[in-house]
Amino acid sequence: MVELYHFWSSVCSVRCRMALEEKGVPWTSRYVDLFQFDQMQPEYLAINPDGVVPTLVHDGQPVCESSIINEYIDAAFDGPRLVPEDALQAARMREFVRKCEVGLDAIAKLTAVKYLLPKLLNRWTRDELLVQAARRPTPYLQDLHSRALRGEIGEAELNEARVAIARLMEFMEFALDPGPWVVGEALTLADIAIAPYFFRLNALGAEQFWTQDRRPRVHAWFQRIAARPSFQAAVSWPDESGGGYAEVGLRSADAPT
Ligand SMILES: N[C@@H](CCC(=O)N[C@@H](CS)C(=O)NCC(=O)O)C(=O)O
Repeated sequence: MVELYHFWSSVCSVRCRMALEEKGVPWTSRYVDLFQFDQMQPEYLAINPDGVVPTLVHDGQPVCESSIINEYIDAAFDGPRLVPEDALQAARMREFVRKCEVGLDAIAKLTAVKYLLPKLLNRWTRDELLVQAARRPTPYLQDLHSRALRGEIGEAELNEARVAIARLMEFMEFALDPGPWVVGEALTLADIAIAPYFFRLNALGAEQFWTQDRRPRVHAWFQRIAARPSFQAAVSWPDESGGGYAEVGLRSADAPT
């Protein structure tokens, strides 16, 4: 029995939904609504003490951290290999996944200000949200949410986040030579690690990072990954409490460009 605790738009959840699709693993959805703070319910904290999604539970055993979950999915189930057999290729894959993990902070800042906060403010007052921000289990999330709420993540910091994303994209452009995938001939967890960032940046209208002119290999890669059934399935999970990206004026998930 495979259960995934996840949230529709969470980039880390998209990462694991995509790996499960690529491997063809049947799974049961356990939806954790971040807009209702389900991630801080005691039953959820018992399996994920950081109060973040996703968590995979396989035969009753929880596994946390999206990149580790994806390595687990690859190792535990049949289906196409998502970690290269060759040691050097596997190292290249993990280097790239690590860069994606570090890059999450930049994505999270843009997300908090441009998407999460507007959606949360449609449901809760600022004071209620400040209380919830302080309840977050990790100092990192407490700081991110409370600073976003107080309007302290300004344009200068968002620009630093955009610079970090541009560096990641530059590294990807370099890694995609010769391609067609990040580590070469076959799709691996490296492609799956970064694919959800395109889903989010696309919603934010930030496709300047992968224009044909600026980063032609990344541009072509995005066309390839967007056509993949696993990507389409992973980004199409509905916003179970409604509104989607469109509620706050962002582009809907089903229209990748
Ligand atoms: N390093 C973790 C990060 C997980 C994470 O930050 N998840 C976000 C959504 S993408 C979350 O659950 N945030 C909860 C919150 O903001 O309270 C992983 O890769 O699984």
